[in-house]
Amino acid sequence: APIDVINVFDLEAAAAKVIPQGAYGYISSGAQDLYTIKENIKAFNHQLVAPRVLQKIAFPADMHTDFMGHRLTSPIIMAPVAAHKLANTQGEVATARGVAKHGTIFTISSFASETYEAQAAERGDQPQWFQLYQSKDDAVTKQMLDTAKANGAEVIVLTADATVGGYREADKRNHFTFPVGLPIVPYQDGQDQTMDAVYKSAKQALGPRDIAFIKDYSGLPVYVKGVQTAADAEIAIRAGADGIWVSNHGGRQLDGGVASFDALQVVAKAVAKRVPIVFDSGVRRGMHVFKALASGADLVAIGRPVIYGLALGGSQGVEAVFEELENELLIAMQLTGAHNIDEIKHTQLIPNQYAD
Ligand code: HOC
Repeated sequence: APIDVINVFDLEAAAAKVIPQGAYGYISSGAQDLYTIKENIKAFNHQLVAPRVLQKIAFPADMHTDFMGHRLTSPIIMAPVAAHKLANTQGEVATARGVAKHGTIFTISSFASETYEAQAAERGDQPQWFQLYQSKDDAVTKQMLDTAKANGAEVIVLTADATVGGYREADKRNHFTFPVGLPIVPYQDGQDQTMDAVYKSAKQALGPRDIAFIKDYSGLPVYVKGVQTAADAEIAIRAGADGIWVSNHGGRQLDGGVASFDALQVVAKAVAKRVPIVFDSGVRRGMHVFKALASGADLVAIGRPVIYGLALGGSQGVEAVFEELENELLIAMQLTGAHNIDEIKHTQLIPNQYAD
């Protein structure tokens, strides 16, 4: 029977029916016992909003977001996700088109299933960022940064929480690997592109020097992604990071790690507005976006929901996901008394003593 898709949870159920089993397992699942992936969503209930109701807001509020000289439709941006063609043969080109049409940031993955150039060609007037898995081989890292820079990347997002692949049992059960013939750029041209080979190309021993190296070489702002503690935020900022991206990789890496929203509470305090904060992992509702902003995030990134939209509706499906979350965000803004995104940041959050 057809499923009525009225929210992101429904969308995931519908996408599960059209994406091949192995690919769906890879996209949707998390590490080991799936504790952290589930906590990522539950943790949004650890903080409750104290709504203001006499703020004279004429619906809808203003969710435009000014960031690095761009006026974005909202603070919701596209997170880096590997191999979009696993979900839809139109792949990253359709995602990039939908995201740009919607008026927000698209983050290109190091493990994309489409060339950098083809993705960049879809950006229109919208910013694109490049997510880097630093290679063991500096020459490869430099070549990736050169390509990103030549194609207009405005920020390099250095992923720090995935120096080995998480232990993902869905992939083991499904014997899943990136399909032969699906080029994982830059590992195309006949090179070994099994998941193991692709993952093993990433540098393991990441530290502050890598941040400085990437910043110096690229001349672009560097955001460090996967930060979950105050201590690492401090190390990253001291090494020259221009932004902190709070994330636990959507629960795909360390099972038993802290929920990303809980980490945000701690990291935002430590960062104390010295650099912008991007947040991801577990965002399925406009209210999740709202709470992340109220907790100190400047931008909120979504990954899996967009891939499900891509699977079901190509670039229009991508746009629909942003529209749905933004509709929910606008209702939350109205009902909490926030005229604009800046006011969300001053909303009072109350720790939920009843949360399980
Ligand atoms: C170097 C290991 O982002 C995913 C991708 C790849 C993560 C593992 C990288 O599947 O979450």
